[in-house]
Amino acid sequence: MRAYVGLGANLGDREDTIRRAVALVDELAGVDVVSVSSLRETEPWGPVEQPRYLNGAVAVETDLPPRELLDALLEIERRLGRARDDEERWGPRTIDLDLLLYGDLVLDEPGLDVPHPRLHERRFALEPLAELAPDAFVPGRGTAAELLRALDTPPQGTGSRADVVH
Ligand code: A4P
Ligand code: MG
Repeated sequence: MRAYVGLGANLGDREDTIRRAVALVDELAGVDVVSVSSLRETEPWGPVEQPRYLNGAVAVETDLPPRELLDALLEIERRLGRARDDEERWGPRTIDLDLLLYGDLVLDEPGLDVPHPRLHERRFALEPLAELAPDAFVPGRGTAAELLRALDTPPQGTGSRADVVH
């Protein structure tokens, strides 16, 4: 199964942490990283005041079912994201791994939403995804390239960027 994982970091050596995360994903049994997007600096999205992010995405080929894949990603997050001291306990995360797409599967289960529920409205997730696979289909919404283009249209009606702060 082809799946896409979003990568984000805004604390510490962001690029190093992301590179290590990609290596750890590739080392997972039943998961092969097949391509890695470029990494880009992005303005923090959402209400929390925090440093700029470095964001990217990887395409993986996997035999793992989606929940096992997500659990493995969260475990990597814990390994890399754990603050070295307690001061950063409530700070921005050193690494964020989001399961963006898992084939064309749609899941809405406790702790497992696929596609990632906010993928279609986030430039920082859509840009690297579209770089890897412009035709990657977000079920019920359109291709990554289409969704990215749609972000450029001025906010109007439902789905405007003003709706997406949370
Ligand atoms: N979960 C369910 N489905 C998924 C999935 N498909 N992928 C559950 C990943 N996780 C999934 O996630 C909390 C729980 O969601 C996980 O434990 C898992 O069981 P989380 O990453 O801790 O955060 P959240 O509260 O769900 O919010 P969300 O929307 O995922 O927040 P983010 O995006 O992780 O927030 N601005 C820029 N420019 N770039 C960024 O990368 N990231 C954040 C962090 C805020 N602003 C940003 C960025
Ligand atoms: Mg996340």
